[in-house]
Amino acid sequence: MQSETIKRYALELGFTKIGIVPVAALSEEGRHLREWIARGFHGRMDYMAREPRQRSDPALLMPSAKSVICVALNYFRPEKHIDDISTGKISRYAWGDDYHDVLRDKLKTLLAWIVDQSPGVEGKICVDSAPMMDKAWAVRAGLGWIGKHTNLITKKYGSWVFLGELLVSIELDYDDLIEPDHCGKCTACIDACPTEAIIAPYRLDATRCISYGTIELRDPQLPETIADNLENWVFGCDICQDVCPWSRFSKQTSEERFAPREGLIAPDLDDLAAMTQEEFSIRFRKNPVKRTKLAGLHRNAKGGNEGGEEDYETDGINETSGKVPVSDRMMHGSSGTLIGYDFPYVS
Ligand code: B12
Ligand code: SF4
Ligand code: SF4
Repeated sequence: MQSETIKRYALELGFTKIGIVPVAALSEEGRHLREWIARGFHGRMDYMAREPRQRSDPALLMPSAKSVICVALNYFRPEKHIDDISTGKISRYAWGDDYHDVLRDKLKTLLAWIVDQSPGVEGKICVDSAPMMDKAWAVRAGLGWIGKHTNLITKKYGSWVFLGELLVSIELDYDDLIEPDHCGKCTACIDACPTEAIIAPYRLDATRCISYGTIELRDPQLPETIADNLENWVFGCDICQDVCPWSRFSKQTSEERFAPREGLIAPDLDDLAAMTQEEFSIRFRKNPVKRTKLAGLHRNAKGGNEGGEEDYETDGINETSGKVPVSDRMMHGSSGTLIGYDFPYVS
């Protein structure tokens, strides 16, 4: 099986960029990860601290893995956020369908196709659901560079790309061209971040980040640094990417499933604050916003202060426990084994 054939098929499936590299332990990146955890920058994202060694060494995740097929999928949409005191802002990545589903579907098709061509191949799909360092692998595969805001930037599409990997048990031809860092002297993202979460170039203290607060944190009240600078973000934050000069190269995604759902670009804050569980479940079905749960959305829509204990004690525990039904994790193909995903992480 040849890398070129795999790449051609991956592009046919709609992936924007693809690179293939050999499996190896990420030593320097792993060191950065461990330091990041040691400094408590992961906050309450316990799943980030759980398996740092496994996260930086795919051989521990899938012993038979020989190659990492790295993919990027453009999700940029040209619609703009609105600055209005009565409406909230939802990060661009969450306007359409959940990217985990979109990438997983495409990677499943790609894996099934590879198994069909080369019976017996084992594979594992990773869409930030498995403990992998997506950005570090994308860099190795030459898809782009990690910008000072800590997101991967591609020269042709900016940073509005989702990342995923397919681990496979066969050796392939590998890419060895790395995209150099094109940030230069620019500090636009660091200067624009309202909470000073980018504490130094390429280093993010997640506990100060609006994205972490509005998506990951299960407290009835957001920390003061975040609440005081919320600027009406109710789910995620795009500021550091919006100001990045490389965002000028963004192009509209051709993936229909990322088209904004009705009412998600500028949702009315009062409506969100008064939303019932039933409305929430219907509106955010198969959409990333479901991760913050109704209680989180209420809190965010009220400027970061829910003022009550509404459901927070139990919210999210299952989602970050790393457990999904076994039936979702393992899929056995007739001519090879397709190993699915495990940790249901949603950024
Ligand atoms: C945890 C997490 C978060 C956390 C922490 C973010 C972070 N920067 O780590 C929070 C909740 C804040 C978050 C927010 C967002 N996330 Co997020 N998140 C992740 C996740 C699960 C892990 C990232 C990770 O490993 N962090 C650990 C730290 C150590 O890594 P790092 O900051 O990337 O550090 C690297 C470099 O910066 C550098 N480095 C670190 N320390 C140091 C020190 C020195 C001295 C030097 C030189 C370098 C250096 O080396 C590290 C290793 O390569 C990934 C999915 C995955 N499985 O990889 C998605 C992921 C990174 N998120 C993603 C997205 C889209 C977002 C948001 C844009 C969503 C939004 N709009 O709100 C924001 C962006 C905020 C930001 N400025 O980063 C995408 C990014 C796609 C891309 N183009 O890069 C990913 C890859 C998911 C995906 N599969 O597509 N996320
Ligand atoms: S996502 Fe928002 S809060 Fe987080 S680092 Fe970027 S600008 Fe700062
Ligand atoms: S805003 Fe400037 S420093 Fe930040 S990631 Fe973009 S190019 Fe790099």
